[in-house]
Amino acid sequence: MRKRLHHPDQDIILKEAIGQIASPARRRFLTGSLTLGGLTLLTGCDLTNSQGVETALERISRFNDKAQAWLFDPKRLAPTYAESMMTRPFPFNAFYGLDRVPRVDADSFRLEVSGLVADRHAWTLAELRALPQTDQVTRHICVEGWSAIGKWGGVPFHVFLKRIGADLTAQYVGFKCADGYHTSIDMPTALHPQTQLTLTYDSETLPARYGFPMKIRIPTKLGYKNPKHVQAIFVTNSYPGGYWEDQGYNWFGGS
Ligand SMILES: Nc1nc2c(c(=O)[nH]1)N[C@H]1C(S)=C(S)[C@@H](COP(=O)(O)O)O[C@H]1N2
Ligand SMILES: [Mo]
Repeated sequence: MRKRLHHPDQDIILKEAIGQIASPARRRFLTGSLTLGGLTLLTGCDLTNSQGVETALERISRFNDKAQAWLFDPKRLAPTYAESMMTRPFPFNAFYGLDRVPRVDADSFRLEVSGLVADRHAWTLAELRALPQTDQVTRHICVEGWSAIGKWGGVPFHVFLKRIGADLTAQYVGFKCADGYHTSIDMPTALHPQTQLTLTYDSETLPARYGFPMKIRIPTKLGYKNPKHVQAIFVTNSYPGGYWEDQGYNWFGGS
């Protein structure tokens, strides 16, 4: 499935929302970084109907600067949910259909690590599973206009980055995937407590369609910043871009 780029209406909604924000500095910051997913999450409004849009714009205009500073703090936590709220079945999405999901062989899989890191050894799945694991139930928001709640388990990404001796002052972490997809994130997001090197979905080995053998789950970012089938991770100071980012999607992609 090919994604449609922003519908003109969506651009108008975002422009209006940004216009409601009192501080010129924050307005400048948000221009180009606020997304519809972000607006949905911020205001809790359904933006698919005009009533929802009205309410969202009203709510935005009521945020004071202090609240805004908290909302856009890179350390702020994404909401978590009860397991009973999980979306079943969880949607599948990729730049192709379900029939073309890559089949990665578990035994020969090695996660490559390169760039500004002390330890460049490639990781087996068994080695990744031996690292400390946590579970979290969060909402995944796709720019195509849907969101869904899921439970993902794996290694807190900051634990992994420290384990490989990554230069934590570097600017970017980039990801290359088995299906040719790629994306990258800023170091504060990579070190965010909820950013996860994900090995399970709903307490089971990550199924092929959701990114076997591993994905990076980033609940503070939109869906396209959550790479599936990751096979290489690199730390760098050169802007790496990404599959959708190179076609005009916002690189920050915050949710
Ligand atoms: N490797 C890879 N990762 C990817 C994509 C992709 O096409 N290939 N699509 C992204 C997008 S746009 C979304 S919404 C989510 C969908 O993840 P899901 O199938 O678990 O719902 O994967 C993201 N990560
Ligand atoms: Mo997406």
